[in-house]
Amino acid sequence: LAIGPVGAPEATVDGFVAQYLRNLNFDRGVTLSASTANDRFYALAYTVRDYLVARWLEGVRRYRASDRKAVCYLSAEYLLGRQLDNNLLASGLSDIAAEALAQCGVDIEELRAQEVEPGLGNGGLGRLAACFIDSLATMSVPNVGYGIRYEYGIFRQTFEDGRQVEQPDSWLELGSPWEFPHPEAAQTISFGGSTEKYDDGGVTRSRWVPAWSVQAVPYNYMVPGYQNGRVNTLRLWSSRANHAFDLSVFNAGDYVEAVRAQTFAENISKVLYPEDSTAQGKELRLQQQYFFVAASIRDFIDVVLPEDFDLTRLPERAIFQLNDTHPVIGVPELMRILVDEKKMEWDAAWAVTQQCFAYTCHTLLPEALEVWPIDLLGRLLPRHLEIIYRINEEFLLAVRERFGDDEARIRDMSIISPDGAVRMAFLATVAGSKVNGVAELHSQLLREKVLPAFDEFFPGKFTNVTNGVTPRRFVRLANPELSALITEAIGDGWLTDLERLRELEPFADDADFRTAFGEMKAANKRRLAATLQARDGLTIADDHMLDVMVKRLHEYKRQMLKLLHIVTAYDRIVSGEVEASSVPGRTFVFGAKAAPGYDMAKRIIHLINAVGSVVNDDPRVEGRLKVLFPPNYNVTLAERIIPAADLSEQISLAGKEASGTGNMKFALNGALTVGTDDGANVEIRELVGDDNFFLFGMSEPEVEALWARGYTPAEFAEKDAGLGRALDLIGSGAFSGGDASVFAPIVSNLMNDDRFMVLADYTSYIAAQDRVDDAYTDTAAWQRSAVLNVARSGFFSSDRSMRDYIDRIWHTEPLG
Ligand code: 26W
Repeated sequence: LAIGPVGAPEATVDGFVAQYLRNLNFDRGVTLSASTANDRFYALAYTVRDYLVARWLEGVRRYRASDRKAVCYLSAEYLLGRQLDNNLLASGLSDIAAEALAQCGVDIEELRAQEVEPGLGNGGLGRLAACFIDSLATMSVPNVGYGIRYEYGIFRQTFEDGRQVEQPDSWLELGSPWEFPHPEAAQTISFGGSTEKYDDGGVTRSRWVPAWSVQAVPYNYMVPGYQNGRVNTLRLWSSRANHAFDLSVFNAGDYVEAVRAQTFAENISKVLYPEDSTAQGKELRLQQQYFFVAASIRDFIDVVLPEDFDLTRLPERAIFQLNDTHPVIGVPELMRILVDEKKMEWDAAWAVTQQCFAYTCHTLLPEALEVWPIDLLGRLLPRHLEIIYRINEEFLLAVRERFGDDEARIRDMSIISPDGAVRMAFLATVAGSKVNGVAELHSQLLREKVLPAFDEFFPGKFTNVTNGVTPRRFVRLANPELSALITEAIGDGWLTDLERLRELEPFADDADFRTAFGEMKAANKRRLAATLQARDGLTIADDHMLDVMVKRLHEYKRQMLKLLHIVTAYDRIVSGEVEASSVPGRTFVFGAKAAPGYDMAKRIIHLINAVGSVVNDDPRVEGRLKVLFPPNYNVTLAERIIPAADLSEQISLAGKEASGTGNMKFALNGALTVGTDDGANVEIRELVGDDNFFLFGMSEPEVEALWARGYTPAEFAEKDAGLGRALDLIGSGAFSGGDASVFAPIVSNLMNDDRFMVLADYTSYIAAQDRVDDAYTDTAAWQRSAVLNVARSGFFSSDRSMRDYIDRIWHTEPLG
């Protein structure tokens, strides 16, 4: 009897057809003629799955038989995007599947459209995690991605009268064909209660006596490498009520009320928090964090590692990478397991823990740094709080040994803040073997501005790994025309060795290649136009430059600066300063969700829509300027927008955007960047060259100097007449039917506060945009720059990021 994996179906059109029809019949219980589009999509997904499963199971078996170290990526977010095309590409089945479905008379486009993307992340951090696990699989590095299977992902955005309205994202309504649930393998995750000391054969030990618990049910997802036969695992946890749920804890006596309280357990993985830059200190969020991290660590120790594994050797087998501070509660959890459960000495356990964790910081905004009030943490995880106190005590003792009783320093470095909260970034830094930022500038600012005392105390701990993006999804799948052009020019191999794009450089001076490149952009614009027409009834003029700003709505990213440019361009026409007919046609595309509780961000969304309605409908503009804001920007829409873009807007205030990853996707798809010297823009500009990048605005040191001198935004509005007029137009109600009160708060915020120095960078930004207009009129020169952007952006592959993590942090090896 075969006990290994059953072989995959035959990789031929006939084999695919047979398996497809079998799945329709046996898994969906329908015939082809009676099937719905959802049935047909499911059967297709199952068929692709069937080809991957044997490799997956074989890979798991081989990993277990080896003694390799695995990367356990701990992330509260994975913004995966649709899986169908990615899995077809990875398994090399794209053509076979297309042919097989055609033979069955099934429209594959219709099936593609059926798939709902799992939006289990907010933005950059979650999408980065998805790129990283793609690269690890492609590089055959053993990896388990651990996270949360939110029942509701990032909200669906709609607009009502131009205002953002949030709808629940019920992505699981029709189920998901890609997941493998394992309720039988559920873990028990405990909360609350108290701690106690007990006598353990003469040794006094501590233990946790929790008050309540829930079940963590694993759902496995395949993460296939690109055509390398390797499939890793993404394991997302879903919360369930316990069988032995202690009803009395919630409600003594009232049975019905108590059973109802079981839904409490299901709440933990119910919904993704939609704030992506302000830590709110919500208890449920801490529950989510502990829930998935405790389940993941236990899973790796109890399920993945062999039975009775000697945990002093855990660092040889596992590195837990902390994707920001969200999983940092894993540090005291591992200590608790080692000390309380495995009865290891504190020092030995601490040595193991320190080697097993590494921490990536993704922000510089102080309001995004997580802190948990000690009363909340102590109520939910009392033993963990004790362990954190002890870690802090020993750490501060070491600080005193080194620097003497420098109380100011001690206060500044204490994991427990003076106002009684646990500073999670400090805990991660003390515990982690390495701490990294996500772009050169960010890592430098992290060391110099955010954690300088820690950098001094832990020499060599801080490092940089510049972010990257997967070229499989963001070039090959999103831009098949460009991919074909590249392969035609330099052969294949570049998709897994992206530096080879350098070989394209000579083609920048090849007129035929540039023409083909221009045709590729035009085709992508038409494809985007068709998508936006069908999705939102929007139109794009063929001859317009596409100027794109897509990212979360945040004041630091400065969508307002983009808007001031649009209002200025509009004002120049309607005031008669320029002839409409002389203005180069531009379509401005926005995509942005605002955190539901972030009032200013929502007001800016309203203003973008309001400016759009006025500008788009004003006959004096003669259609030269258009503003499009398709709602619900997500990975699926990004894959359409980015390949069509001519101009990429990366205009954050210098020193605020940790890295950015959209900036990389645009450059790789041949858009030119207008950007500040911020995040990874710095590295993009260095690589593509000053001539192929529109730099503007203050540098980070200049920003600091202006703050130090004293920043008075109103002065900038007085100095630049164009800026004054743009602000007047917005503030006077020109975009709100004469009602000045609607957008006055935005204007007064800019005039009086302007934390992100929009007004200070306005003049320089407008000048850069005038240079853009000029440059775009020279088609050959523009396309030359665009080709050079592609050729010189190979560095931004997430494969390179993974190599850097491996060399600088993980020291793992691929499983041959
Ligand atoms: C606790 C609230 C909260 C939630 C999420 C605070 C901060 C976050 C994330 C760290 C925000 C985030 O997504 N940061 C982005 O990470 C990307 C990947 O490294 C970077 O490219 C972006 O510059 C950074 O804003």
